Amino acid sequence: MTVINSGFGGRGGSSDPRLPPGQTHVYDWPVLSTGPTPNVDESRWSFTITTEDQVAHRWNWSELQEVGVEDIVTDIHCVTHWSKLDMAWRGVPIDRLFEDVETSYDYVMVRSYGGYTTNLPLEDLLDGQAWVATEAEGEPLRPEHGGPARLLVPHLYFWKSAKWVRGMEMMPSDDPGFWEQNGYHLRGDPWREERYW
Ligand SMILES: Nc1nc2c(c(=O)[nH]1)N[C@H]1C(S)=C(S)[C@@H](COP(=O)(O)O)O[C@H]1N2
Ligand SMILES: [Mo]
Repeated sequence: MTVINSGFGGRGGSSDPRLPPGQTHVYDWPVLSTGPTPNVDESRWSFTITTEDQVAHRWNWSELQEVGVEDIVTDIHCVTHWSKLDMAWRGVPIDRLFEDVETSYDYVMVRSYGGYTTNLPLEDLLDGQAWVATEAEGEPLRPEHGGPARLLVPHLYFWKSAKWVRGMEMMPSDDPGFWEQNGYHLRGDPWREERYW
């Protein structure tokens, strides 16, 4: 049995040390999408990393599974102030996908089916910090949550975790993606409240 501690100061729900500043713990899982859910069948899904030399490293669905999945338990934080704690995820570490990638560029544009983009420094995707996730809470990722596969970068605000992910392109500079062009922070660290800029 879990006892929910109301914490000190009576600020109501924001006392959990796992909650970054300004976040509220939610138990449901909101859906936040800028457009319609694209219909991406596993049979036509693929993930491509493209380098400055126009070398394309590509995995189809079964090739991705062969790379090897990991189970992750982590918290996620949306810039619209909700956080969901202790989520169970399964996915392929981005580290594994970059093993044979040769690049001297430091930044990545992530691209999704449907046109969504988001930018990240490569160092935020490596060292066990990011995955191509295919399952959440013990089930295949539902289409509205990015199925068949989405990026999972839990240490940054959740808009960086691109749903329906289809690839990454190396970039020499930190060019803004979709939300970043619309006023969201270039990096989005929830512990520093990097929401907007
Ligand atoms: N392709 C795509 N990925 C996306 C989005 C989107 O609109 N399209 N929204 C982002 C935002 S702002 C958030 S908070 C999370 C929401 O994920 P969820 O709907 O699974 O909660 O997805 C992120 N990834
Ligand atoms: Mo969001």
